[in-house]
Amino acid sequence: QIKGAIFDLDGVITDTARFHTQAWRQIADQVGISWDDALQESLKGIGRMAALELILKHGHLEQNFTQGEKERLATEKNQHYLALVDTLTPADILPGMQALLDDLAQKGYRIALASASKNAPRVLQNLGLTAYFPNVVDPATLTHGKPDPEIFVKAAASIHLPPAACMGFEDAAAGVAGIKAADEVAIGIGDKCELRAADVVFTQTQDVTLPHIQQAMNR
Ligand code: B16
Ligand code: MG
Repeated sequence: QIKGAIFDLDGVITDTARFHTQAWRQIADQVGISWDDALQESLKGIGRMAALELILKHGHLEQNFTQGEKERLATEKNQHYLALVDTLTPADILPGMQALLDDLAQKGYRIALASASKNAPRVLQNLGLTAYFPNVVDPATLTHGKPDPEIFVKAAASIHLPPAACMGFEDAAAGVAGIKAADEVAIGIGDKCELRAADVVFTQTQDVTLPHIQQAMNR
């Protein structure tokens, strides 16, 4: 029986991907790297330094920067990103997600956050959702990022449940892979083909309700 709900942040609770994109594109332009949709998609759910490596590799420039220079680029990206994050308000919660959180809380589900973002507490604060998430996995404590299951295993432990008693909500293929490798139920939100490894996929957040999940799981 499922008693825990583990949430990804970007793409599930709110659309911060557009801010990550805007901030990374500024860095890519600065160092002369072209941008494309496949590169953008591959950055979803991936940690900050790993994302920078993917961007530099895309431009065949991974050998051209020292570790110190890479850290400066990542810091600069984060400054752009935070300026954008601080424009978020509760109106930026994706449709239906606050209702889902309310329903879960009211029915006694334990809730945790499994986001690769080191800025997750600030994003939750700006959205007015801090009270729903007393359990946020700190990505700085992780040895491996998504698609490794580590963050989802830690999230289940934070709410004192075995992984098999948890469902994870994810918009990224790397995240769905992590949830499945953790032996949790995967609820994908987004493209049915991209997220085909999930147990259930919803195209839009407003369709993600407990009754819909139960219906889909019983089919
Ligand atoms: P930060 P999620 C991820 O969030 C984003 O999808 C990914 O694009 C970003 O690089 C990563 O967080 C790290 O974010 O730079 O704020 O630490 O989808 O795991 O909630
Ligand atoms: Mg995400």
